[in-house]
Amino acid sequence: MALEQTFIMIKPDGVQRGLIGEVIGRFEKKGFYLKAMKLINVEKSFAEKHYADLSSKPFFGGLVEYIVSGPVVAMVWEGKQVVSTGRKLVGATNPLAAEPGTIRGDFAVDIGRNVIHGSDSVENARKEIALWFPEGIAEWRSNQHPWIYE
Ligand code: RTP
Repeated sequence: MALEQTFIMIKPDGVQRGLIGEVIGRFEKKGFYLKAMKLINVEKSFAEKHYADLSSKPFFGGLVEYIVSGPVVAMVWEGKQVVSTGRKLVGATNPLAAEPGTIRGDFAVDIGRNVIHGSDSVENARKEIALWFPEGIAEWRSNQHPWIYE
């Protein structure tokens, strides 16, 4: 069975609020595999590239400022339908509309401080992983867990 990969980023507010372990725990406990991770500060031009599709939006400037305001945790997670299921774990963009039980529903209030990013399609996941991990990803687990995957 081919497993998908997705790009997940804990945004600066999630890092500053001590939510790194919480986010990682939720993805791990679901049964997804952490394939790559780094804590980094990104340049303005890099944040603009990541959010290029939103460049015409009125909130674009504020969004880029927010992403460069502190370190972020960039991760690649792997698993069955991890892109769409990862978005469910993340919750709706506006945290006040996000269901309790989701990361944004449990830990955030403002749309501009919504803790986490998750790729919204397999194609965008591929692009975002290539952007954030140009060095590539080391293969460290070749066998799927027999108690998680049939
Ligand atoms: P993300 O890309 O961060 O996972 O978020 P998303 O797909 O749920 O939402 P998207 O529409 O791609 O927006 C990206 C991020 O921009 C900020 N935003 N602010 N002020 C506003 O109206 C507004 N709308 C979006 C949020 O931080 C959102 O996650």
